[in-house]
Amino acid sequence: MSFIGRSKKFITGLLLSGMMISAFAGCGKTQDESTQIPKVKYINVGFSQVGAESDWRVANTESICGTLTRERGFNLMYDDAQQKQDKQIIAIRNFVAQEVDCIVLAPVMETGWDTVLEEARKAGIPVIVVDRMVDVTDKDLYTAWVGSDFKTEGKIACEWLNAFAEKKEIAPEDIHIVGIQGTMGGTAQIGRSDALRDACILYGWDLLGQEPADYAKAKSKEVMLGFLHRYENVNVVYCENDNEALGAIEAIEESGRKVGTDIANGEIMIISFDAAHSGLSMMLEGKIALDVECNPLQGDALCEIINDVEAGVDVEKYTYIEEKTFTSDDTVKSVIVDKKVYDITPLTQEILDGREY
Ligand code: GZL
Repeated sequence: MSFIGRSKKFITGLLLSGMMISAFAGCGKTQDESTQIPKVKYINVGFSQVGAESDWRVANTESICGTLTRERGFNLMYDDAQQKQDKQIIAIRNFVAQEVDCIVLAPVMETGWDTVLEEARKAGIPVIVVDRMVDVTDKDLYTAWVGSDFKTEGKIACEWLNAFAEKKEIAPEDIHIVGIQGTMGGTAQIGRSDALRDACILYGWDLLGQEPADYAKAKSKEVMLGFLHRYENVNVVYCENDNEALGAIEAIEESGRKVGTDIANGEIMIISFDAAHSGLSMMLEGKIALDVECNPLQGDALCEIINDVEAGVDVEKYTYIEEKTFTSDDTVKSVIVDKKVYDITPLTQEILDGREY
């Protein structure tokens, strides 16, 4: 038999004996097998986050990244898109290339996602959308969504303002309101801005103007200074998040005006959204009259959904997070929106001290 023939026979023998050892080893544990650390199968998750533009967003990131941990069986890849959709699209393509098990997307705006979500679907990777919504032709492009009802948030704020004005006997035409909007085209901005516009038409308030400030304090201060310059009679400011409310308050106080709820005597009333610690602290100082919570703590709901999806368990398409509404006084105790009663909680220091964000 040639050298090659003999060496082939030798290698085959080695392979066979190797396979037999591993087969026997599979049936019973050898000494070294029983001491090996079991290999953990992590769920690989790619998370495309909008950015870090607000206190709300920071709390949302902390909730999701603080829940999808290795201790809970996740290997999380996080990407901050700095509020740019094209960066989110690049991140999603990277997650697809890395063959993650699941993609979590917090979309900066509603439109422009069909192509990249189709790429994820073709790769067999489920997409869970959080916070704002995606507006896609085929809703099967995403498996589930977790977030808030932003239009209802806006309606609660406007119903409160209407009830407050009625109790204080302020005529609708004496409400001169401006809206400082969030990032244009995002579901939160669309819902909250539309609610204000609809209420002004319904109740006859004087809507002086609405302008975007990207949920940022500095931009909001600029926008508010412009409003104060153009509209001397402004007496209500509808800020689409707390960071914008802080910017508006700075602008108003630097212009020599006072924020508060006594609009009949020249104060300017601030309405806000998110109920982050920064906004509620201003409320305790009497500077924000109403703050409609937008709960960023989506980590637990997201963790359950991803585990169910990975286990092949059907999941709810839409999961809404529980939210409250806080006020600096007890003039209005509740409002009705779409036949549902929403309590308005007078804020106390104790409530604020007990909150997670
Ligand atoms: C709302 C979220 C908004 C917050 C802002 O769910 O999309 O974006 O209201 C955040 O604070 O920046």
